[in-house]
Amino acid sequence: MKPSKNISRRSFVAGAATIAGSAAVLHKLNAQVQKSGPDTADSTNAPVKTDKASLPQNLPPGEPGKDYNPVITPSGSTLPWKIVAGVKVYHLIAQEVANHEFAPGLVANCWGFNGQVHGPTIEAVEGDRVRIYVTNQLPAPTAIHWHGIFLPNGMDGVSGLTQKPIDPGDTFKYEFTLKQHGTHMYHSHHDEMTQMALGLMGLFVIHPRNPKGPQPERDFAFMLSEWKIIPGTSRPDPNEMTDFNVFTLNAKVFPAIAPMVARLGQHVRIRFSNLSAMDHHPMHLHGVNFKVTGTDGGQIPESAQQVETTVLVQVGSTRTIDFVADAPGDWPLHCHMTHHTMNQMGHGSPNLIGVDKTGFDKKLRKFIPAYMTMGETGMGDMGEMGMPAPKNSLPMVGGPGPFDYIAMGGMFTVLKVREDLPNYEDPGWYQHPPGTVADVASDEDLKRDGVQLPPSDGKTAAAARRFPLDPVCGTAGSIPLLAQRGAARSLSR
Ligand SMILES: [Cu+2]
Repeated sequence: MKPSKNISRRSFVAGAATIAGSAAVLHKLNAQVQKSGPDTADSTNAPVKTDKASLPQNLPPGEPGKDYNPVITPSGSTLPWKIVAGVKVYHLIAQEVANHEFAPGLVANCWGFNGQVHGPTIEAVEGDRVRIYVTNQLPAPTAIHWHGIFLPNGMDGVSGLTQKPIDPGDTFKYEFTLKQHGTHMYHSHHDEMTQMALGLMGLFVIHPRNPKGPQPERDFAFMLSEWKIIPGTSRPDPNEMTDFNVFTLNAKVFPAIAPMVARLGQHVRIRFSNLSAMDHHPMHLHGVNFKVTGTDGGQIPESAQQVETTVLVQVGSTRTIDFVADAPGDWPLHCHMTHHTMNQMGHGSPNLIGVDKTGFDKKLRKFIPAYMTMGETGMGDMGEMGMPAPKNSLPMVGGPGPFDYIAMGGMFTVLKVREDLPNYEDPGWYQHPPGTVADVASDEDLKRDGVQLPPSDGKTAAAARRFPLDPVCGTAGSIPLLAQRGAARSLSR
């Protein structure tokens, strides 16, 4: 039975119901209308209708290794649980975490759970009954919301609306049955701006009970977030609205984020969740294409799964991607917003691009003998050169790589795909087969291919990058710091 296009679904269903005079018939017809296919205007606009009563009810606790392949939270952990009379029991302790290290050189006093920033990943299986205790050791009230999860309204964790705030010292109990699977989150829903800016969040991964189709052999999960930490200070500033300067994957910045390691040919899943205050993150993976298979709203139907190499993870959402790791190598995974792959000191520097520094450097060397201005061709060398920086701060860019310094920091890590792996420990840098690495073209190459070079000014890139031994480098903005360091050096010589 198919409604004609000129009868609205509502009038059609209502009319049919009157004739049949039965709620059961109404239900059946409704189902037929829902199924009537994309050729009716009504059905294309039909909202997602999840019949929650038909979702899995309490099932025996799902077991790792049997019901699912556990998720890996790089640089993070999974929250342990115990089973009490068929219920998975978890305990989160919201607390201040002193000296959380974002990368060597930058620590801050943040808020997290169970001694970690962010909190450990909660992992469970569709049909599990879960009981989650939340103890508040913070100096302020809090409440924990289970983002995207179907649950009774009073378990939703919204302070003031669905529950009393959890006062400092109190322990609340949340209990519900997981009726879905997917990548979800938990986070504070009390004084959200402050508490999330300080780190009160984590991942909540629910595996399918009876998975259909291929399941991932490597399953990684990342929480994306952003912070304002003024160099030299010890706490993130929750009042910042636009000018963030630390961008993290699982509350770490490159080079401190553990790489993802996979064997050639494995089915890999990466789950992204974003609880940044203000920024969406287009996450880009090199070397493969992937399908976006899920959101925090659930699994995406196969016919709607887009093939991508970048997925936009907007604030307050999750995106799950699946792919086959079919190319060996070290492949970057990073946010494609360029300021989000810079560390803290990339901010607020004067623009020195194109500045002729020769006279300036000469004058300044009278006071700071090894002084050298940097930044006139960009910031790529800033981290490597060890530009002076305030205490407790990170340079602009990343860390050492196999060929040179890697000029990316922040939301950047590496997927390491290898043919032979004894285990999933970091295998080190990729050893490229001979002849497969881009390098300086030989005269022979240029001649053979008739490549005409523009006239040279005699400078080579190598010469431009030749620094004085033990230089003291700076930008105009860093001269007060340089002066201290230079003076100290002059005295020590
Ligand atoms: Cu970003």
